[in-house]
Amino acid sequence: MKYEVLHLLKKSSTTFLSGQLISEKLGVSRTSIWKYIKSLKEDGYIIDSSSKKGYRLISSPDILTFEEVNPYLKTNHMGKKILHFESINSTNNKAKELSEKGEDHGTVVISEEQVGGKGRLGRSWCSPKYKGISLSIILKPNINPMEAPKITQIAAAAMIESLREFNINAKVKWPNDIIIRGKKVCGILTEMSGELNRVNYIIVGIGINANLDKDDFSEDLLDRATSLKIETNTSINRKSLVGMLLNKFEFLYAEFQEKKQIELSIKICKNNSAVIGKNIKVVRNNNEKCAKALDLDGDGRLVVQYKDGSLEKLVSGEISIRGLNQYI
Ligand code: BT5
Repeated sequence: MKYEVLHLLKKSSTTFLSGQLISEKLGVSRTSIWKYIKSLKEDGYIIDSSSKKGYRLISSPDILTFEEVNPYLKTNHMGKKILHFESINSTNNKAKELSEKGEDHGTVVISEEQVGGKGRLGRSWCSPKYKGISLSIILKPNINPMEAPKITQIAAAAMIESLREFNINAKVKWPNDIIIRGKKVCGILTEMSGELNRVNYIIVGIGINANLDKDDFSEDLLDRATSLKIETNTSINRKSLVGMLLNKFEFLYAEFQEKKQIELSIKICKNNSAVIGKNIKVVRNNNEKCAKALDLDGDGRLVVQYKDGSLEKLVSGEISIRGLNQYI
């Protein structure tokens, strides 16, 4: 009901709405309306209240609730339900827990802060409160588990395309990093639950350094991490970016769902690759091997050539890529 009050206030943001009118429209008492308004104010909404005229919404807080992101959504499934948290251990963990309990395909978990944000292989992900974007999308595709890594490429492509809408040129550092000027601005963590030939669910977790300042990063991250704000010198509208990302993701995911192919996503990842054509180090179980990155195949595998001329198609998962002397 609180959000229905908010919805009415948003619809008539230029004029006051009387408590009487709201209570008639929603069929609840004026005292209840007053309580909802109070609660909205506690959430950060600035609402002008006048005993004579009623209520008027002045401004909304910078939070990533469904009510705030929905105006930017053009999707049928992705983000049509958003579960929003102020603070959480990891949105991926929460999304897994919810999936186990039957949460639907397309539901998105967003948290303003993660206290146990995860990267791949047990690494951690830094997500300070209200600064970044930490979200996880629940997917329930009817696919073979071998296909799951493709979803990371879809998410990477969606991210590149979304940033382009904000005039930001970013690149994909295969398989799961989005970088700007050689520094990481976004990481993707795709996790799956399934059996030998069946997927129960897939969680695609995306962490974006939206409005982090330099002092939000620890000393050791500073030389390889950056944020959209640091790179563009302006704060980004997080709600709009989340909406854009879910729109692009749904569009690119449709190709996968319908044709089991990700041609469009591969094209985007290839055209915006930070590694193709470069000499790199392939890092696997703490072993490093020098190679040249040649191509991305139709399944999202990175084709590399080693010094002895042999070729390998790398599947994401246990592998990381490094530049010869630096992060990339
Ligand atoms: C990733 O792993 O890049 C995947 C990150 C996924 C984060 C999202 S947030 C929403 C969802 N919920 C979660 O719990 N996770 C997902 P990886 O390639 O392993 O990179 C991890 C490494 O990136 C760390 O070891 C650090 O070196 C570095 N790192 C940590 N936080 C960072 C940040 N905010 N920006 C840039 N680099 C960071």
